[in-house]
Amino acid sequence: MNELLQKLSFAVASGKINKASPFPTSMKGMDGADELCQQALEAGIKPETILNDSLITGMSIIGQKFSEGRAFIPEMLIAAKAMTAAMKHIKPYFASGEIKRRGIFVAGTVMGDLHDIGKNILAMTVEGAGWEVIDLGVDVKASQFMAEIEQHPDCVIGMSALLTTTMANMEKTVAEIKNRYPTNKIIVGGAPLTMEFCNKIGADFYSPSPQGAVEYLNNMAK
Ligand code: B1M
Repeated sequence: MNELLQKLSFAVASGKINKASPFPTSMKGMDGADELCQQALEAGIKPETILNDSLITGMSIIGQKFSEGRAFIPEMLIAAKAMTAAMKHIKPYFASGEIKRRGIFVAGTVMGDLHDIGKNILAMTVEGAGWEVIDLGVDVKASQFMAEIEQHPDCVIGMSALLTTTMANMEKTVAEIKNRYPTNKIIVGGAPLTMEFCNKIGADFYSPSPQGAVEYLNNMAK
């Protein structure tokens, strides 16, 4: 891996947000995710490469450490902040600037789930593909999704879940929405999901990646 991408990945995994941030003490005075991401862009590295080969890798490293009991919730939280600091620099590259006319996509992380990084990448990618995105944030209840369908009857719903426990909430949320609005399409995603789960809960499509969700949306809009 390119040295800059390696440093950026390490900064995210270590929770080094920017040069001024005091954590971790071993990296005091060093560039953080904020500066390193800018440097990577200035060096001509593609935003997609920065995202996939460095930022997401950094989050996987801290996730692995957490699984092994070598990192705790505060470390995961600060790694997420470092990732967010870097993502603000790449977001403009994902925005297409063209008139949003393909349709409306309503994104949210399901009820009980506070993980928003994957959902934010999804929102950014779908927006970049020419869709208007309404981002409901995290801990989104079925009623909130349905309020958007009331406002935008042709919208597509995109739901993210990162916990095995909140997959159950996703199932309930999909059932409630489909009961009232059977024709609105629902796309689901998130690390613990599978196509089997998507079929079981009656969602319309599962994609392991934001790009897969975009392909599905674009085929729909044709
Ligand atoms: Co949490 N956490 N966490 N956490 N956390 C995980 C998910 C976990 C796998 C860590 C582990 O054990 N190794 C584990 C879940 C285990 C399980 O249920 N199977 C876990 C746990 C247990 C928890 C708590 C329960 C811990 C506790 O309190 N004891 C707690 C739950 C809080 C809650 O939500 N109610 C918790 C809390 C947190 C923080 C708040 C500290 C923080 C989140 C901060 C934030 O998001 N702002 C956090 C973090 C950072 C993680 C890890 C380390 C990283 C998640 C992440 O951002 N990944 C994570 C471990 C890991 O993932 N390795 C972990 C990067 C992101 C880009 O990937 O979200 O998968 P992801 O999104 C991908 C794809 O999945 C896909 O596209 C994205 C880009 O490739 N995608 C979609 C996602 N949604 C999509 C939707 C689509 C299409 C594609 O269409 C609609």
